[in-house]
Amino acid sequence: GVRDLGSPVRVNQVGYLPGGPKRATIVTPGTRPLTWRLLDAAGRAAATGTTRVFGADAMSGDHVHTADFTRYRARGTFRLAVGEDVSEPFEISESLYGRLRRDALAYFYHNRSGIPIEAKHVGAAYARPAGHAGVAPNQGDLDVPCAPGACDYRMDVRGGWYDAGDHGKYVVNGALAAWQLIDAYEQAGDVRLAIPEAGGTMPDILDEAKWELDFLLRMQRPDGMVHHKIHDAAWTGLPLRPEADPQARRLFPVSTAATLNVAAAGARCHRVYRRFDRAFSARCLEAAKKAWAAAHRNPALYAPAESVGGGPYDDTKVSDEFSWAAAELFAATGRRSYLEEVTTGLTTANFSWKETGGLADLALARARGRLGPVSRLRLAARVAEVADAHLADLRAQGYANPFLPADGMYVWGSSSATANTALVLAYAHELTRLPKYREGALESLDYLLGRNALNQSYVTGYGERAGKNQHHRFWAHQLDPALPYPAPGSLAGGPNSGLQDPVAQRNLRGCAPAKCYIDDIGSYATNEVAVNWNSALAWLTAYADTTA
Ligand code: 9MR
Repeated sequence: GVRDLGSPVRVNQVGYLPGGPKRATIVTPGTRPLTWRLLDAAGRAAATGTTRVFGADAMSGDHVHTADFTRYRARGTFRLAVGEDVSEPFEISESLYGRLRRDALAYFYHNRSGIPIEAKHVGAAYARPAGHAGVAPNQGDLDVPCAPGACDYRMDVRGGWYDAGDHGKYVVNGALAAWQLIDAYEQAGDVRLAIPEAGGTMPDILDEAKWELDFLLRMQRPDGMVHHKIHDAAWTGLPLRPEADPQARRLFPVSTAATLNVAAAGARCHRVYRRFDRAFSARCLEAAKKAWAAAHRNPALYAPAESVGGGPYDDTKVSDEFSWAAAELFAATGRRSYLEEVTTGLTTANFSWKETGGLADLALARARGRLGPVSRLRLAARVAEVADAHLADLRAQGYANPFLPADGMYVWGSSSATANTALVLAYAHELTRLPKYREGALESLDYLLGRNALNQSYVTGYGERAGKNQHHRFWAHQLDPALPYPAPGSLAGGPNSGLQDPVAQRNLRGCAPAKCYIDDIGSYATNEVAVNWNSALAWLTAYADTTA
């Protein structure tokens, strides 16, 4: 049937920062400007103006106008009206993103493996016993054998975070997520979290990232190589509480990509944790160096595209992982020999768990004090050039999204592509101080929080029309009312042209790329959650919370 998309006036349903951009998109066939009215809580017009006729938005097929009320800065609750049509409500406030920033980080505690999730931190509905801690019916992650033929030993690979809706733990995107939390700390500082380790001298966000780093280090063999992943021997169904998973757990072969991810994340860990825990920081550097050497001895061990019981995270090009690891090792140690192995930088293709080349520039940006003045200028110019292309892409779209895929296809996890593109804009702002980049980063949040073709907030609990049925084995209220909805602050994968699951195939056939999304627990290709997506949200909201 036809979907009810609510009001044609599309806004950031959370709101706008007083000192930030304030724009909306209106779906309307008209080719003449219309009057918009910013309505306050009493329904009075606090400001008015006229729309700009944008025309056809390529990724959605919608004919749209845009409205700009950036100049209005008074605090309060508002709606935007165009003719008879009124948007969802939103705030104008400087404290918009504080709670979302913390909730986006709370996602990681919720999804920890091997530790009870306690009611005193998350509330009774979200509390659960430790998963995969070796208590029946779990077979546990304390003594995991290899998949047949992969190796003849067993390893203790307890802990870490569950990847997503499944109970797998995968090194490549797990390392990216841990890296991104550490980078969020470097960007925006700490924030108080409800986790067992809260308080003390270690920043809470680094405590959370350490939960994953400890797991990543366990995945490393004595020879330095790192196992690619550990997950169930066969796919489990939904719903399934983590502690109730009866499947055998399997360790999959080591890979060059996983090994280099540990080199990169380990080097970053060394540099950032040094001030708080010297012993742990030293362990991280040792693991990173061992991984770096091992990857050079085994430069082409690729994870296959095999996905029995867990995701593949397959990758057959690792020059980008070598380059990222080299950049992080240079940032951590200052040794020029590493710098010589940095062969990649940011491009408009940006970064992901699979394409890590752009992360080399981000590592160098954090260690720009180690660069000479010319290299530093070149780095800033490179980041700014890529950011300018993203800004152009944002402006070329009626629903201002900095992510515009070159092939016109929205990818699996497109929400994280949007957030990570916004991150690059934020970096450009840091490096150049040009306000247009900060504006672009903030405007990207509008897209994720409702200013889009589906009038959809992709973040649970944030916005009147927020998704609430993300694909998750424990947050499965849609399937079992005794289980909770996804915790607030969880980012859905978002529109995905690939339609790789049956629910998407049944409901979304023929969709325009930006409309290939359904808020149904069965749609893992459009509506799953994942650690490397929530880390992108956590980064961006931390930035937004501290840039006011
Ligand atoms: O995020 C991953 C995406 O880039 C891939 O295209 C997709 C298919 O291989 O897998 C995604 O990752 C999923 C993983 O394979 C299994 N756990 C859930 C992840 C998020 O959907």
